[in-house]
Amino acid sequence: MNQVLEQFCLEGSPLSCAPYGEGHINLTFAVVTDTGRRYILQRLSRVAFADIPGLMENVAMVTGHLAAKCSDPRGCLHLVPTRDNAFFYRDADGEYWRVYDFVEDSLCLQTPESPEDFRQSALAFGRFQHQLSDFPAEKLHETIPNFHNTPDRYRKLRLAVQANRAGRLAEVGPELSFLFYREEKAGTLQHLLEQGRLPLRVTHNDTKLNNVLFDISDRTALCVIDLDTVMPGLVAYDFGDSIRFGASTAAEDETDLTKVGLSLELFEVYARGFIPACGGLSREELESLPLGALTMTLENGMRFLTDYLDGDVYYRISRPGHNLDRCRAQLRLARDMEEKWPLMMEIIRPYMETAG
Ligand code: ADP
Ligand code: GN1
Ligand code: MG
Repeated sequence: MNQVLEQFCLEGSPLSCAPYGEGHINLTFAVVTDTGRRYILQRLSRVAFADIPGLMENVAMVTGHLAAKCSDPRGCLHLVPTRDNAFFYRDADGEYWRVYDFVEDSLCLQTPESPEDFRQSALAFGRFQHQLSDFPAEKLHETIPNFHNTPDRYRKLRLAVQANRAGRLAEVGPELSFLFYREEKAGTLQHLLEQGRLPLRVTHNDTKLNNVLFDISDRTALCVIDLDTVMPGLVAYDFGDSIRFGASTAAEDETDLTKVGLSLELFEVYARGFIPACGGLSREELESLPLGALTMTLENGMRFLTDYLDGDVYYRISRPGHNLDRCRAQLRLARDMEEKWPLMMEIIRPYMETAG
């Protein structure tokens, strides 16, 4: 690891470098140097990202744009350049590495410990979207093509079924039936987008609670992280993915499915923080938010199932069957969202009535 770290303009010499965090995609390490400075070192996933130089160009542009609007240096990510003044290093094996300043005195939550935690994350993701509303979207590379194109996710699931690469097809009949039964509904957002009925914005696209850092002293949300999927998208994706992860009554990989459901209290709290912080959402966009929650939940269920069928090549797993457990929890959550559909709409309706 020293050989990699030597490439970057760090303050001091590295003393330690240890695996860090709970991301499913990149390999993340916390680095401490002899001056006491800390950094985040990441090896980017070449399975997830086909064009890492393009991705890093996005990250450099977006962090630059946000830094110009942020008075607190801990309020956005800062890339550390290499000695050649690049933002990433490609090693002899073809692996890509980057370094960020460690956001000190911060907290990363896997689940909201109070409604206020969740409201804070809503403010952060809403502000994030607002701050990027004047970002030139055409400059962004599409880091994962068709990332939230749900019909295309169905196509990929069908390919995984046909290939049955890991020989696991016989185990997943009920999950496939559940998903294919909902195919039309799950494609609605994509169709509204294609028909020009919902506008593209610059969105984060991966708005899990653990992609926000909180200030350890007052527990306000400090910094939105994990910018690898910042691309043009729908506001419903960002709202929906936050609800999927943070407003669930159980963890993303809970195996006791009786514990999994949607907390309407947290749904309401998130809407109250996110909608005003985004600013300027149209009536149609507001109406699409509950559908965003359901679509992101089905889509993630489908993606975990696809990876399970493919032999766990995309998401990091920590036990056999982990991706299937994740899939089952998503499908249970989706079912609960369907049951609570009228109540979700009721929470959003007042915002629609006052929208321009
Ligand atoms: P992944 O794409 O694998 O999810 P992330 O970029 O989200 O990778 O990073 C994984 C985890 O590392 C985060 O959830 C967070 O706990 C921690 N992390 C990432 N960047 C920073 C940072 N700059 N300062 C402190 N912690 C960070
Ligand atoms: C991944 O990178 P991470 O762990 O924050 C994934 C998201 C999924 C999420 C499910 C680039 O997020 O799309 O919703 O796992 N990121 C990528 O937990 O695929
Ligand atoms: Mg992450």
